[in-house]
This record gives sequence, C-alpha cells and structure tokens, in this order.
Amino acid sequence: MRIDEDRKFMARALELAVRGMGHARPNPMVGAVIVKDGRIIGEGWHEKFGGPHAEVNAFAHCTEDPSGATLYVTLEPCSHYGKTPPCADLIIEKDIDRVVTAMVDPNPLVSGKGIRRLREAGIFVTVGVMEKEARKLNEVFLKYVTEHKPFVLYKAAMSLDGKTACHTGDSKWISSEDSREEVHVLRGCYKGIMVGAGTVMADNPLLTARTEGLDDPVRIIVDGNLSVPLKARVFQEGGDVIVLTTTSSDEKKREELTKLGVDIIMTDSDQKGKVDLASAMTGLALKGIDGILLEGGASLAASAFEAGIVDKVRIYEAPKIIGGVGAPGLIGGIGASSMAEAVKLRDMSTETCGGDLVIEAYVDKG
Ligand code: AOF
Ligand code: ZN
Repeated sequence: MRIDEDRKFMARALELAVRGMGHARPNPMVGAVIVKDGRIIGEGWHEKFGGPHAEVNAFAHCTEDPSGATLYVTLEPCSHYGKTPPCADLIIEKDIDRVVTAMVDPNPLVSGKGIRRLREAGIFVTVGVMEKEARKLNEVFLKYVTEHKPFVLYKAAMSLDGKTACHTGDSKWISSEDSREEVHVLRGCYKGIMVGAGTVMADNPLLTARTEGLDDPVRIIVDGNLSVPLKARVFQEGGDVIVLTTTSSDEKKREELTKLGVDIIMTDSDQKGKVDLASAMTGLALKGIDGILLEGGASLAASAFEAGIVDKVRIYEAPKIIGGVGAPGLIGGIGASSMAEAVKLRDMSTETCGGDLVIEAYVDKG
C-alpha cells in the first residue's frame, strides 16, 4: 500500500522534473512533491540553472503548513552551500516527517551527506523509489558530474536494410516527418550537437533545434584538416560553434575561424589528421558541454564508437528497403574484424514514431 503510494507520488515528482529539460543543465532535472494526509499540498521543480532547487519551489507553493508532511524528491536533497543554501536544512526547518528520494546524488559535494543530515535530525528517509527512472532522466548529469565528460547520444536514421542514402546519394527523406520533428526536439535537449566535416560539406546544415522554448545546441564540427569552407552556414548563421581539429591543421584558417567567433579545440593528430575524440571530450566538458547529440556521418560515427565516447544510441528505422552495394550504411570505417569486437549494446528498448521503428540502447562499456 505504502509502496504503491510512494511510487505514485514519485512518478508525479519525475513528471515535474522533466519540465526542467533544457533549462536546468548542467544541473540535474529535479522534481518535488509534498504530501499530507494522502493529498498533494505543494509541488515544484528545478526550473532553471542557478535558480531555486525543486524542494525550495515545492515549499514556496505549499497551500498549507507542511509540518508533519512527506516530501517526495527525485534526487537526494542537497547538503552544501552552492548557489542556494542546503535544501536538507530547509526540510528540517519545515518540520517534515519523512523524505522519500529516488536516488543518492552522485555529485561528490552531496553524495549521501544530505540523507545523513536528514536522518540525524530524526527524519525518516526512504531511498530508491523509482530509482531506475530517475537515473535515466538524469543520465547526462550523472556522467558529467562523476566523469567530467559529456554524455553522447548517437542518433541516426536508416532504412530497414541499414542504408542511410541511395547509391545516387539521395537521402531525402528516409525517416517519417514525425521522426524528423522529434529529432529537432532532441537537439534542444542536449547542450551540443556534433557532426563531421563531410556532413557539413554535403548538406550545409544549420543544425538548430527549431523548437519553441528550447535553446539551440552548440554546433560541434569535427574537422581534423579544416576542410569546411568559411562560407558554410554553420559558421555564418546561428549561434555558438566549436570546431574540433588537430594541431596539424592550417593555422591561418584557424585564425579566420576565430575571427568569425568560432571556438577551436585542438588535439594531437595521427598521420591522417584525425581528431583524438576521447581527449576532445575533456575539452568540451571544460567548456560546459554536458551532453552531445552525435548526428554522423558514417565515418565520424565509426571514429566515435572506436574512441569509446558513445553512451547511447537512438536509431530511427524506416520501413523501406534501399538496397545496393554502393549505397552507404550507418557506420563507416573498417568495422569490427570479428563478432567479439562488435560494439555491444544493452537495455534495448523500442517504440514507434510516425511509422518508423525507434530503437534505443546503451553502449555496454563493461
Ligand atoms: C539542482 N536542482 O533541485 C537539486 C540539486 O549549483 P547549485 O548550488 O544549484 O547546486 C547544484 C547541485 O545541487 C547539483 O549538482 C546537485 O548535486 C544538487 N541538487 N541541484 O540544480 C535541484 N536538488
Ligand atoms: Zn538543494
């Protein structure tokens, strides 16, 4: 009975947390619900980065005295003085009886200290209600705060036979209109969007979110030899751009890009002028990029899997068969030499979108 009730209110808190999507980052999305005598008397969520935490907002919206109530919160209440005072202290001050939280805060600044402080004050604390859902919601924050690297989602569309274009190059469109619309929303959910130089030169895309209420992502172009022309739309229109290149790229071109307001991250290069993606990730994290939507093309995707930077895949599989040995496939490069070397995925789930099959899975790094 109590377990059902706990899940019900935590589900509501998670629903509220999602409202912070695209606004709270790089802080977590957090939702909170205050319940007294089985009724919700206050709700709140972390609305924007630097603003009050979810618990503070829930107390601010209380319709009656929260004394003796239960607080449901999707992340362990904080115990540190950050941009705001510790939520744990506020909870104690408000005379809450019980706190139910979905998960321990992975942030080393908090990580168990909030729960300890509440328990020391005599508050009954339950941890782990809907933990799986809460961890998934904040998967970007979880990686960023513990590993100081961006979480990378590889997204692509392909036909049922794994092709991304016809042998003529025609690729408009493989996936349904609904799927393409969903991708624009996805772009607003990640701080950065990453594509290779080849994609920019072939499609001259703008790479914006085009979704109301969500910021455009920072465009990250992987261009080891700086082959994308300065007149490309990504450099001339829209917001922030970061180019990942190598120390062997043309210095003059780097200067010209800088003059256009482009930020440059340089890594050492191998002989072929390939960017060292793993170390570039550290540079991107230092610039506040907590999550990246990787959109291809095929050779960048291959390098990204090879470098081990991909955390999750989301593939839109259209009910079409393109065929042709000359038609490009999803992932380029040389590929695995044996099945043992294939990239293993786990926790695969499927859904449909506008008639396409959408497959989501996590890269098994174990
Ligand atoms: C949030 N919102 O609702 C909760 C958070 O930078 P600060 O001072 O706002 O602190 C951010 C940390 O506080 C964050 O990394 C997380 O560990 C903890 N809890 N943060 O942004 C919230 N409850
Ligand atoms: Zn807090």
